Formats: sequence, structure tokens, C-alpha cells
Amino acid sequence: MTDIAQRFAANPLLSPADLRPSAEGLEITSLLNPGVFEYQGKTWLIVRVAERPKQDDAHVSFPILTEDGTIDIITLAKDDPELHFTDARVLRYKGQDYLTTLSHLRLLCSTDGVHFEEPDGYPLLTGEGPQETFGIEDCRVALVDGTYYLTFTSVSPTGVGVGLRTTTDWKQFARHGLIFPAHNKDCALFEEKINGLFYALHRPSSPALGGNYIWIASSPDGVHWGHHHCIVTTREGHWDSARVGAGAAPVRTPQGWLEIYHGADENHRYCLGAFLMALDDPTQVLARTTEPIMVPTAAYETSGFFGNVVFTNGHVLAPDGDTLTVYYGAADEFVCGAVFSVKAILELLR
Ligand code: MAN
Repeated sequence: MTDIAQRFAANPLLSPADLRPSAEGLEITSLLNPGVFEYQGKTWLIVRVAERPKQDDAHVSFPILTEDGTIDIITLAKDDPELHFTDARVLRYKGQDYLTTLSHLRLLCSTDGVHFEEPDGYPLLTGEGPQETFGIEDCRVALVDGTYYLTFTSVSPTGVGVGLRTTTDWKQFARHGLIFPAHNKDCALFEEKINGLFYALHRPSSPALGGNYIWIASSPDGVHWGHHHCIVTTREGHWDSARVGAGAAPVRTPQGWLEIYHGADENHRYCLGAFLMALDDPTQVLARTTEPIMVPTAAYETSGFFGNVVFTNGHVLAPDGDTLTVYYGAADEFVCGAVFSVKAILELLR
């Protein structure tokens, strides 16, 4: 067992009942996959809030956004022969895929990194326009030259892509549309430019040749991306055999850029691992962990909305350069925290 995560005793830090739904008639099914940043001396989470109407035995119902931002509820009889459930997260009806929940992003902050509260005066971030009618999810936050870059999953009937918004005060946001079109998610920007360029990890998916692999791209302005390279692939027979995707912004270490990533197997078990990229040219992967550094084992990780999942897209590095507090979604239902030693992760790289 190579799980080196020191889980918070207070886990889960956030459960669906801890926040209020965004609209009457909805309930929160999951609080998960927070982006993390430091702002005004506090630790902040931008958490994914997944909602749907209260369910009854005979029907499934789920919200979608209209292009002008209002919520429509779709209700289907469970015995409708044209309805097919893929898993707890996705269903198919008359040849069209839908999500069973609608996600928005919400800000929470904390002085101790354990107890989080919703501050007054900050907006909810919701899907806007035709590319986000099925919601926005799993936001990464990178602070580059004084601006916060928010990269998140934008979901709509035309697919799953990476949206970008930027802010300096968390009250006003500039929208930059999709920076990586469908099918793409798990986009993490580096917090420093390298040789004058922005860098980002991203995860296109290929249904035939290729797979769910981590790629890297660079950009002169953070909005227009090119020079794509595939750098981390899935490994047959391993814990990360079906899909891999980047976590939060890479951590600069003397040995290279350290990235914590998630890997899933054919049974949809999501674990965490790590890889290391060269400091001056992050398209070069120097090493990778063989075994996972975190495996879903706690009860709140093995059972929930979608069990056997630990998934991270946010962390805070302490001034000692070693203590990395990772916030993560557990079982697609709860927000949890765990501490890693950067040095201990580096020792597991091969
Ligand atoms: C997958 C899962 C879901 C997510 C959709 C769209 O099915 O990660 O949680 O809502 O993709 O991103």
C-alpha cells in the first residue's frame, strides 16, 4: 500500500446538507472537486455544487439551463423504453446524453483551512450561453502575474470542453469562452510563464486511436493555445488504465514541476498519482509514480453519489515548500482534505 495521504480528522469537510441550494425546488446532491486559492490572507475553495430536483420513485428529473440562464426541469418516467442510465452521473434519452445533475461553482473561505463558510457579497458562477447549458464543473485556479485564471469544464449537448474566466477581485469576471473545445477537460495552468509563455495541461479524449491522455500546450496570452504534446498516457493493467487527468497547477520543486493527477481504471476507481516535468521545458516528463499515492479507502471515499473516487483539482503549498494540503472530492459527494509531503511524493517517482 503506497497511500501516503494524511487525511484530515475533520473529513468530510463539506457535505451536501452544509449549503443551501441555489434555487427553490432543487436539492444539492454533491459538493465536490474544489479549486483552491489564497486571497486576502484566507484559503478559498471554488467548489462544484451539483443539484437536481427531489426525486420520486417513478421518475428521474434533472435541471438544464436555457441559453438565457433560466432553469428548465426535464422529467422522464423511469420505465420509458427510450431512457438508459449510463451510471449515476449520465443518462441517455432518445439518443441524446444528459447529466443527472446541474453544476455551478461557489466560493467558500476559511482562516484555518478546515472550517469553510460562504462569504457575503461574492457571486455564484453559473453556466452562461449555449456551451454551458449542462453546467460548469471542476474549476482549477492559477494565479499568473496578479490575475486569477479559472479553467473549468463547460458542458452542453455539443460536448464537454474547457472554459476560461479571469478575475482579480472574485467579484467581476471576464469570460473568454472555450479555450479547448470538446472533448476536453482537466485543464491546469502553470502559475509561472516559462520562456515567456503560458503553459497548460489538458485532457482531450479520443474515442478510437489514442485515449484519455494528458497533453500540454503553450500560449502567448493564456487564451490562444498551440504546440500541443501528449505527455502522460494510461497504463494497461495498472490503477490508471482507463483515464488520466491533471489535478491543480503544477508545484515548482528544485527537481522539476510536480503534478498530482488522477487515474481511473475500468471499474471507475479514481486514485491519485504524480509525475515530474522539466523546469525549463515541461513537455519533457522526467518521472512518474508507479503506484498511486492516494487510494479511496475511507468510508466517505468508497461510498457516496459515485463511490471509489478521490479526485483533486486544488491545493495549497505551505511556505516550507514541502507541506502540500490537497483538497479533494470524495465519492463525487463530499469535499475533503489531506496533507502530503512533496519530498515523500518525489521519492516515489521512477
Ligand atoms: C463525467 C463525470 C461527471 C461529469 C461529466 C461531464 O461523466 O466526470 O461527473 O459531470 O463527465 O463533465
